[in-house]
Amino acid sequence: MDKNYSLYYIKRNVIRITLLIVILCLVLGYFSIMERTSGTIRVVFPPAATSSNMYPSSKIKINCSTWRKPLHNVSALSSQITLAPDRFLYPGLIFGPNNQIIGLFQSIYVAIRLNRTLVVPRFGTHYTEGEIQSVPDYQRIDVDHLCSFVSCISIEGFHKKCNGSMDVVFQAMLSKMRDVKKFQRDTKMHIIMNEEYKLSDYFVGNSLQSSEKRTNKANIPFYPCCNNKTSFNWLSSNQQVIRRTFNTTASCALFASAYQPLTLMSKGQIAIPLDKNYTKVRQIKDDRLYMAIINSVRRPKCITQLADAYIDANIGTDEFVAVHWRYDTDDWLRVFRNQKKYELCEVITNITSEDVARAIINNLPLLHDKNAMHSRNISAAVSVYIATPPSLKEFKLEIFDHLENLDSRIKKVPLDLDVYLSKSVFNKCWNSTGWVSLPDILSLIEMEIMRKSKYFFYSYESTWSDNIRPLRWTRSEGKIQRLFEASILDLSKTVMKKRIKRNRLLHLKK
Ligand SMILES: Nc1nc2c(ncn2[C@@H]2O[C@H](COP(=O)(O)OP(=O)(O)OP(=O)(O)O)[C@@H](O)[C@H]2O)c(=O)[nH]1
Ligand SMILES: [Mg+2]
Repeated sequence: MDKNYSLYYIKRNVIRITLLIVILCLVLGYFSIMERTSGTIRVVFPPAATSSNMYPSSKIKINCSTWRKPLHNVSALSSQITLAPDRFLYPGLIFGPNNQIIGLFQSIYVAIRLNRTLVVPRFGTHYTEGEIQSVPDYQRIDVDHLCSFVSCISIEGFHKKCNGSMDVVFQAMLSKMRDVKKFQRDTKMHIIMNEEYKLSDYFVGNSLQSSEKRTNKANIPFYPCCNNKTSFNWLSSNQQVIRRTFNTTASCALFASAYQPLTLMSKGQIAIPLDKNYTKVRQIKDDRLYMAIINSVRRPKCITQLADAYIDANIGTDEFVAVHWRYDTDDWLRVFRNQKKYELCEVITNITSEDVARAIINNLPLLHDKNAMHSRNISAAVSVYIATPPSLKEFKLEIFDHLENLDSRIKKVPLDLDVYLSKSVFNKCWNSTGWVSLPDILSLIEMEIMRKSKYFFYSYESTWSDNIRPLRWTRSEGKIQRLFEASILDLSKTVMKKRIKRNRLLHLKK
């Protein structure tokens, strides 16, 4: 009986304890559901970053929508300069990516002076990437920014308005048939040259050539297009000259091989927008208009956003030094040797990475001005970012080694841009939105980094550098001030010459 009673007792207690546990679990479960649904969610931190998945984060908001082609119709945007809506100019761009940007500046100028709506063109990859691929407008420039400056139309709109064909060709320079075919492919349009509108009479070899020598009735100095000696800078910026040169009522024009026909150039200038209350575009001085045009051509918003994020996460301030060293063997030196600029090429091949490092240190005002170092509170480190074509990566690393050895205050930006990009959450944006070229993305971001830097050592004879320089200015106390810039080639050349002289003297002494 006793035994039975104790068994009964044990069973009862086990049931009680089990019930208690079940009730406890139910109560805890209830509270946890309440906590989740009541809006007081506890932030769960991701596992601590290991060295393999760690990359510095930035406060800049990330949004893939900026990488997609904008859906709106560009011709519906209201622009500062309004042009005739029934006559068009398509910029037929040639050469490398930054040469294409110069061709775009010149095309915008001609479109404005001819009062023709600008067709936003397609671009192309650089030949060093392999077969040239067509690049959509939004992957090279900020289309909205351009079209808020000047009346634009998309290629699709142009195609529609012109019934699929262009009826006149304005030659900027001798055009290769290969390029003309690309313009036709890019626009999906063919070129009709009616007798009346024909500026180019025949194809010679693989070139489109002007047969007739136009005369200069107004006595303003200009030369007819495509005289072999004057393929560049042959067209005066004077409005009457431009209108007389391309005098036609044909609506749908191709500006073929628009690289550098105009005498106008951006060198040494500062790009500033037009005043909001300007009156007549015809009254704007040529130089002034050209500077506003340069200001209207910017890199895509997603690119500037990524440059900002990179600077924010890896440098943390705009007080940094940026260097562009453009002089690679497979492209720059090859092109300049072809142009017989042997002396310049010789200088470049004699410059060592140590010469470049010494040139930067000798000429960086910040390092030689103790007050400046102190007041800017950067006495501990000066961040340096070096941009080069991808093939010069080793040379770039050597420059950094010398910089850090020569002056302990100099610091390389810790994470390389390509590594940052490969780990960036942005990565999925360009992959999912079909961007054509990753080298293009890198190059565009590096251009933005140069633009944002406080101190810029640029490359002489590089349109990559030239296209940044006019955009580097600030307004301080109502005055426009150019930010620091210096030619890294000239400075390195001086160091190199001194080194060679010193070595010669040492050799003689021995
Ligand atoms: N990432 C990166 N790429 C560069 C740099 N400089 C040149 N490139 C690349 O080199 C190629 C030439 O580019 P661009 O300089 O724009 O070409 P370009 O229009 O012929 O201009 P220049 O030759 O500089 O007068 C492109 O593939 C660029 O991506 C650089 O500093 N960084
Ligand atoms: Mg080039």
